[in-house]
Amino acid sequence: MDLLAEIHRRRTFAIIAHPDAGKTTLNEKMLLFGGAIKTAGAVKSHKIDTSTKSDWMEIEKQRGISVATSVMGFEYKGKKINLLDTPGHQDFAEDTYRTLTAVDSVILVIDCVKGVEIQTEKLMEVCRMRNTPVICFINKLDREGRDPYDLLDEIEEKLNIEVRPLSWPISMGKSFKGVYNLYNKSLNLFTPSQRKVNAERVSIENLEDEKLGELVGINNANQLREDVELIEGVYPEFDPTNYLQGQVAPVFFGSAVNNFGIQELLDTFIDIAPLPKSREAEEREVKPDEDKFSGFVFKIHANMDPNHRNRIAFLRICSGKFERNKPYNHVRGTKPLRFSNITSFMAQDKESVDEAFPGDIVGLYDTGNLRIGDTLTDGENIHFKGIPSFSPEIFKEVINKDTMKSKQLEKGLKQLMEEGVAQLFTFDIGSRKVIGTVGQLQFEVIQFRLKNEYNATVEFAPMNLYKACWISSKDKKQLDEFVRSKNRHIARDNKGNLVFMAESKAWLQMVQDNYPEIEFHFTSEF
Ligand SMILES: Nc1nc2c(ncn2[C@@H]2O[C@H](COP(=O)(O)OP(=O)(O)OP(=O)(O)O)[C@@H](O)[C@H]2O)c(=O)[nH]1
Ligand SMILES: [Mg+2]
Repeated sequence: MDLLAEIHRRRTFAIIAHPDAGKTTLNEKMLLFGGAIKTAGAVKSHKIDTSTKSDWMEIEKQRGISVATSVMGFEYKGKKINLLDTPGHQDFAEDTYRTLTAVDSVILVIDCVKGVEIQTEKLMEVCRMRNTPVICFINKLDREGRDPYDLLDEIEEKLNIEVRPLSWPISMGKSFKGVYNLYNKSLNLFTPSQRKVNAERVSIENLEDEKLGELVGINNANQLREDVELIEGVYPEFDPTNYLQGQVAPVFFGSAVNNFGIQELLDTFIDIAPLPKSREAEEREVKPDEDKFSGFVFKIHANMDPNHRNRIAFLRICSGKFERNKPYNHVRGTKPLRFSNITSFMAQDKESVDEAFPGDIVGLYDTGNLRIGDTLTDGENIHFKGIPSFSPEIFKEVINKDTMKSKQLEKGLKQLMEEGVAQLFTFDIGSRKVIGTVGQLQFEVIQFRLKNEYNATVEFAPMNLYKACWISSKDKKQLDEFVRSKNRHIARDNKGNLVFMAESKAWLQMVQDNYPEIEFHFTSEF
């Protein structure tokens, strides 16, 4: 009973979008409305010196972009909300994709000037595959953006989902007057403010009311009446079941930086967003209300707190109750694990808790036992599905610029690779170290973090490599023979697995043809 009540209280979701759409800003404003923080440090327009609560890493502050997912919990109207802010940049997409495995729904942010952008399309594809419920928030209405009807059409077309507006903007840009809430039929007037939470709210039962004209001007009032009539005529009544099945996305309009449209979004979200859902494991489906605990690690972050230098594993609880100091089955490992400290991320503060419930995301201090994708359970051996792994695209050799700090470099590289920041390959001959990433920016993050967190100075030298292929064979002799004859191109990943470093596509093809006994894999999970 206890467990059921806790499950019913929880809502776990991610904010996703193309870079710069305003995710971190929205995240922060939700915390502000949720009462979790007192004042908002507005994200500066030139993206320098940002001090939003969720972008805590130094590099994020300097550049104003999110490079990793952050987790934040807060209480709102009796609900426990777990909110994950994801990075938009494609170079960090791996982190975002993993985060999508740990949430039950998403809020998708769209910039009203730019419309649906490429990264948004990619993220939505992943959501559509799993029928994740989606709410759209069309942001930056304080700017001269595109026509709202056009935006809605574009969402339907490019994102392959039906939409249903639940709020509607009254003009935009300089003449932006506010949003009419179609869900509860009230009017929210706009006063640009980055710090003020209480927007003026007027209840308008009947749009024919003359008060409307007095408030927003006769022309705007007439336009709104026309728009609302059109919307109610064109779009079917909003049905939360269709939203929960991932068929219809309710749409809200607003301006995150100006605290505008957030309240509608948050209040409706609380009303309609899904409870913690069942999760697919290879063995069976796991329901949240099972008595026995289960959960999986979707993210690891070293040195989150510069004062403590701890490594934290982020665990999504899928079923049952997770308790402090209780031994749990570490499905991939050999011995049970117990955790004397369970961290819950409430706004900026971390606090220790004794127990956590399905939907929750907690941090576990880890000394190197846990890996991304690991499952913890109350006994059963299950493996949760869907944690993606990527094939590196860009390769660079690590050049140590301070040989006195080789130990620190070793340690830093090891820990960052365990976080899944990138992949490290060490050549058998000459022990040259090569890092493979999916994007250029990851090198900057690695360089910065090695310096900041491990005091190791590195540079990266470009390498002409086409692909890293994990190799295996049923025939051990053939494999040994292959490794011997290609020894200049053989490396190990950080778990010691054999990798063949192919310089070009044509050459790889030739080698594959010449060695039919050898299997070539393009991700480490095979
Ligand atoms: N004009 C206007 N600017 C906004 C609004 N909301 C956010 N911004 C600005 O848009 C920029 C990007 O905001 P962020 O919240 O950092 O964007 P993000 O989506 O988290 O970006 P990444 O994490 O790097 O993908 C910042 O300069 C914000 O101040 C808005 O409603 N109106
Ligand atoms: Mg961000």
